[in-house]
Amino acid sequence: MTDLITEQATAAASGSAATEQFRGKQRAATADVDAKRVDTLVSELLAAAHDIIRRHKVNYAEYDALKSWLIQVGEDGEWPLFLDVWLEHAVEEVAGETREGTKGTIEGPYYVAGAPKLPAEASLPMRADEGGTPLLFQGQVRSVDGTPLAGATVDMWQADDDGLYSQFAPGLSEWNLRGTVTADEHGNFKIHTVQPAPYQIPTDGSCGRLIKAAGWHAWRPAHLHLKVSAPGHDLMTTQLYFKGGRHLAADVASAVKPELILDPGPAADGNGREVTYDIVLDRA
Ligand code: MBD
Ligand code: FE
Repeated sequence: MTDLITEQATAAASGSAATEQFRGKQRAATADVDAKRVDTLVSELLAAAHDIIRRHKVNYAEYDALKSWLIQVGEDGEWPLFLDVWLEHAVEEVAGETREGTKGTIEGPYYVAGAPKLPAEASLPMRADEGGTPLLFQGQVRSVDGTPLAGATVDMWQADDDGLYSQFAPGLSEWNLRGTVTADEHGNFKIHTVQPAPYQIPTDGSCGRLIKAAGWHAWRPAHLHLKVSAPGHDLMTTQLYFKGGRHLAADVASAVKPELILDPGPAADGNGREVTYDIVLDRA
């Protein structure tokens, strides 16, 4: 999988890497939806499509354009990208309805389990000449009642200063800007990284074609991805954004929430920026 994308930076290469990644994960393998539920959901989805076709008098040229585009999404491996950009936010909204701790948001297509394990204060794996403003991201993991969660896990992944994710773009080492940090006995963590750049949906694949055809824009604001967990608590998947960053008000993936916007200040050591963001987990 990694070999595939060391060759070319194409939508199809990152798409097929994301497809392979999804096939390997637990949630994909365990889906077993009750027949009545499938009947309800698929019937309503199809009825909504029929209604759109009738109201807008969709013609055969448009029907065939849709058909060929859908076929191409599969060939590009871009179903994970398409679904996570345009549908996942609604699923996450439902899933997070009753949570009380730190707001979650979508996972997206580029998480890889098993990143290098790191101590409570650590640098994410990065190149010696990694671009981007140095960023110290620190905080404390607590339970909803305020108890610090000793040994909580902060699994973090992010794009680099070119907006690229390791394992989904060529030329980056396997775990670049990915790490699994274990918080200390007070639930504290201190992660040295770099400021990510905004992410652009690949322009040469099916999702890019759709964006162009519809006159939309292809951007997500710069973000850090996190999965935070601790014994007896729900796993929390979220993203953190940057105050004043581009595309914050118009995320193509509709995944920004005001509570998730960081406002880093100058770093105490004079090297780049730093920000403190505490994370609260719901009890399981
Ligand atoms: C990303 O980096 C991302 O986080 C999401 C949700 C979709 C596409 C690319
Ligand atoms: Fe992302």
